[in-house]
Amino acid sequence: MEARAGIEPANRGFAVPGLTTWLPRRAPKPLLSIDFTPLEQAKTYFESFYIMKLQILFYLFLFIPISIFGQSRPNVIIVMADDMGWSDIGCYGSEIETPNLDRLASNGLRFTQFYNTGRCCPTRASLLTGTYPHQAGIGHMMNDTGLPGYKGDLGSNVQTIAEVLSPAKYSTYISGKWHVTPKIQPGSSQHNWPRQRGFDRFYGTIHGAGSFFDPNSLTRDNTLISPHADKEYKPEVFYYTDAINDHATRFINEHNSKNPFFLYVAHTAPHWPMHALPEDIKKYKGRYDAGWEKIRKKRYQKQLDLGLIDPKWKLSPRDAEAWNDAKNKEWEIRHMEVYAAMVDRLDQGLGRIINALKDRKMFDNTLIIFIADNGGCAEGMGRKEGIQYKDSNPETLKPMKATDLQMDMIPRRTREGVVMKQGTEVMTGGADTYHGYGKAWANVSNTPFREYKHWVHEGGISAPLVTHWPKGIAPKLRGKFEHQPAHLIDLMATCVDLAKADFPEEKNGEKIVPMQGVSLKPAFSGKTFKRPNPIFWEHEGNRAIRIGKWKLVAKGANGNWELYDLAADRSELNDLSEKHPDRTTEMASKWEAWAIEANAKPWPWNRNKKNQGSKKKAFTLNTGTSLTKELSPMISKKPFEVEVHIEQQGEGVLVAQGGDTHGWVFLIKDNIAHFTLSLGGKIETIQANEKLTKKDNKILAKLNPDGKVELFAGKRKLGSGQVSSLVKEMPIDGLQVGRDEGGTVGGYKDAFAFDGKIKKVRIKIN
Ligand SMILES: [Ca+2]
Ligand SMILES: [Ca+2]
Repeated sequence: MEARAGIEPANRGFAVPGLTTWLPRRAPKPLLSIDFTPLEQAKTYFESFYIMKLQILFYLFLFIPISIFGQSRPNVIIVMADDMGWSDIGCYGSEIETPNLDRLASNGLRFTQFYNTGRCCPTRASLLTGTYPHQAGIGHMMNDTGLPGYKGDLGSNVQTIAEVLSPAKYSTYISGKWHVTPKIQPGSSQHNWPRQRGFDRFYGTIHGAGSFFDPNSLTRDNTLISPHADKEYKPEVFYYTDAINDHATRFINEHNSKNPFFLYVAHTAPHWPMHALPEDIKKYKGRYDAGWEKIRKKRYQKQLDLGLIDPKWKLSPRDAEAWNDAKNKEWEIRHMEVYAAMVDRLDQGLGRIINALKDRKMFDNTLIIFIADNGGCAEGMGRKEGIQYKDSNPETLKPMKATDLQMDMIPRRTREGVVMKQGTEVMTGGADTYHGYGKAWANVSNTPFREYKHWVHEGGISAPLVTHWPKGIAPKLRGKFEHQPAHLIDLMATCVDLAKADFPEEKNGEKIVPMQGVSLKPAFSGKTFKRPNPIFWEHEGNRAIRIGKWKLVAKGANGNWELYDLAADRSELNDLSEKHPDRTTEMASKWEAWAIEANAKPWPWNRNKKNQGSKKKAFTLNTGTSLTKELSPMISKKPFEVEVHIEQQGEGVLVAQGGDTHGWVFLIKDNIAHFTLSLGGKIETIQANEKLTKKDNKILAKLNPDGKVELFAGKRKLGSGQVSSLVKEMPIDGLQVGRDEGGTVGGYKDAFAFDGKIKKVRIKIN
């Protein structure tokens, strides 16, 4: 409430040690200091009058050229929500209260056809670099498939907006989620962390999701921190959305350069888990009792009333069970109440950002952009019947020390030591719960479109785009809609245009992928922007291309192309591919050409059987070995054994193949050998009953045809146990000796590199 009234202190939550450090710095420093002393010694009034005039002229002379370059260029703020559907904010049809966004919309310009890529990592890669995600090496998530478009780590052949704007004398700040590198663990390479990729200041998480009360991989600049032992930021209750907004506000308050700034505010709300503050949840109590069908219809009607959608666009059919048939109604309602509270809280903090801009008289010349990274998410999380504990032995869980780093995406316990719970018998919202809101509410989020996050039908890739810039958007356009299609790739081009920056052709001798988008600036004065190329999508084999009003779209690597006239049918209900075979063929061939040029192909999906791994039955590998999938042992549904010759004992991964869906890892922790399998995402571990001794220089793990795992040191048996199956599919990730790169198999984040010495690894496929 206070935030709305704008009376919260500007340094909310921040420690105030030496006063000047954290208090907003509002008085700009003088541009130049000039010594006029000899002149000022002149005695008569007449003389000093002239001197004064001279001084004014002198200052004006100095100031004018600076103002042309330094003062007129706008600040740019990009605020991004995570896993939020097209209709989830008030000015796009929602009942969720977002007064700050609605005000920006009614004084700014709303785009009705703005697109993202359909998922977190690729969207961030595309936004940051102005390229398609595959060109930046992040066609998918953070796993390295050995393919150029799917390296899972931001490439050195692309530049971030911060890297491009810094030489143009912009200060560059980021508050929030990064998610374009898998290197998270303390001590791992930080070459792709924000500070190394152009940003002057960073507060946020390197990883993509986590608890809002205790997020994993929380970092300030280059240091991993615990939110509960942070000397700089001590709110009464730590809540990540607030922390992101408070740090964004802080960066604005502490910006003390004559130059403008670029600020990227990357929220994790309302991505799962459904975590919100009690006062915000309370506000939405009862608002969703009517169930998903009615809310969806209401949103559709509001979109019509707002003039956001064309009446020709039908509401797509409900894609969930009927509300009447819903089994756990109260539990489902609670999810949407919490989700709404998360979006509401994001908007409240945006109010503080706006107030800081106003306080510093920066509001008029700041372009604020609000978007979402993908559509509402139908991927379930924690939605099984009953109650499931994240730790099999909750009684033994101890509170975490305030200084402990939280490195788990799903913490096993809260800081207080309360075990994390999931399932239908657990009401969501608190720090000890971890749920997603499910497909039916995601269907509401994406009103009126079809599909969700992951798909490249309109529900997966459509985002609101609210733009606000009093000095830059023509008054006649305020509160209006812009219907030209636009995409994330355009944000770099827009920033370069507004900052009058140079986009580099090469850096450190490496060719930089050119910007793929167009500046959106012409839209701010009601002009069309000329887009020379179609807009393209590829995500997990789902494909699309848009040219004018036509969109060709397909599901999965083998799905048929569907053709839609989006001017008449944005909900994609009437497939015209059979009616327009020539257009379909032409657009499909354009997509194929783009896919190859932009590294979307070769892709890791549905690769033919020939590429399922090496047929070799025996492997001898040295320390440091890294094999692509094609060269890795073909272990799908196969028993095998791994023998590791150790030169010097240590802790970490001895050898790993695969990632968090399919794979295996042989590792040592606390001197105990562990063999872990990822069986379709289910982690199963067999560990030794006894510790290794210094003399144990040869250890062996054997996976038998029946799923029995045996562990040996030399001839001595260390332990055995049963896993539920062999590895189900050939993992996409390759194999490494001494670490687990890309997606990780289990129990640890990042590579968990072995800190001893490995001499040799032998793998035998049985
Ligand atoms: Ca997302
Ligand atoms: Ca891996």
